[in-house]
Amino acid sequence: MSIPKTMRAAVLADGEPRLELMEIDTPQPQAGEVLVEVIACGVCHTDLHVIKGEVAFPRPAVMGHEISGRIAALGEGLDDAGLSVGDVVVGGFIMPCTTCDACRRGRDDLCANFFAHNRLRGTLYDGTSRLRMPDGSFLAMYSMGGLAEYAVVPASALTRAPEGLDPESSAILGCAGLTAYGATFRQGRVTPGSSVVIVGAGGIGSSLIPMAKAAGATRIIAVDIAAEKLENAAALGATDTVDARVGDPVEQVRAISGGGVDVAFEALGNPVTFRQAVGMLGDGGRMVAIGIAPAGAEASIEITPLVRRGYEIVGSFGARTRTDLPEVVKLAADGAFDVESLITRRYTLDEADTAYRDLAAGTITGRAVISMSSRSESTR
Ligand code: CXF
Ligand code: ZN
Repeated sequence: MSIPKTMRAAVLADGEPRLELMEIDTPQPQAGEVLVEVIACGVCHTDLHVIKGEVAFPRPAVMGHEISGRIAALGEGLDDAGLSVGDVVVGGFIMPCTTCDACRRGRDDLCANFFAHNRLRGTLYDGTSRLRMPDGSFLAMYSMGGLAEYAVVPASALTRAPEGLDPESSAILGCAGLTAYGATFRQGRVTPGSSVVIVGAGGIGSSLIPMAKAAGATRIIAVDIAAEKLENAAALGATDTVDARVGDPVEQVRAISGGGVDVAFEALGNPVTFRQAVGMLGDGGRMVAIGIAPAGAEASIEITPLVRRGYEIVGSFGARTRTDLPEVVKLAADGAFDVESLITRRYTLDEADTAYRDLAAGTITGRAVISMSSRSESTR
């Protein structure tokens, strides 16, 4: 496989909330890293927060943090990693350093180096980026910088995708899939027969529906204020939908579930829905907070019901990439987590800026993916 000297990348330039297509040098993997020829990259709200300047991140930067691709080259030291050139892989957005205390405990979701180096500075763990601007200056990577034709990814963040899984659609396993898995199976500990509510049925919220089903939840209630999102949730397998604009959503969920649910997921990061999600719990229930809020946002919770009814409130960010991404891929391959039904829109790399504008305008109901091949048909 010949690797071109330069590649196209969607760059978030200084100042403007806009992605600009640029020709930049193809990055090179260092020890423990893999060069992936990107097949597709998912369109996630977290990128949008950075694009809009709501979350601080260095610029210029290449966004994009859930990818599928084909291995183009391996850095040194990966002889026993079980990866070969040509393999189709999925990249998780949390790229564990493998050496910090959290990684040593298997808590990839808490990797200290990922947050300190990648999320704050846009680099890998040697403090440098693999990307550079055409003039040779610094270009930050948001996770692996997946909105480009090639991306360097630490091998720890990659899982092989079996044949039979569509290589383009499986991109959404790296953030939407991983986040839904962590929230459902790890922090939410959803068990067969449980009842769950999902507050916010957007990209991540809708991914929680098949995941909760895979965990054996028998009652899955979706709450939103957008009719299309509720319709989509029902099509994905929600047993009940609640339009939060009509009546009190807490009362409606308590009535449907016969006194409150076992697990409530809050996917919006909003103080009002955070409080509502706790109010939807039955005795001994667990509220799993997934939505990121603007810095400083606070939610108030009534103390006595929390104590008296034994509620739990837990945060959930992604999952344990090395152990959980292979499980997510298995669920997708078995059809339990059907990526095709979650993807509602497709774009090409040339349309990356449009994709994020559509996401900002709220016109993407489920998950969208951007294909790096300009041959792929666009919106469906
Ligand atoms: C996100 C996933 C969706 C909820 C907020 C955190 N993580 C990465 O994009
Ligand atoms: Zn994401």
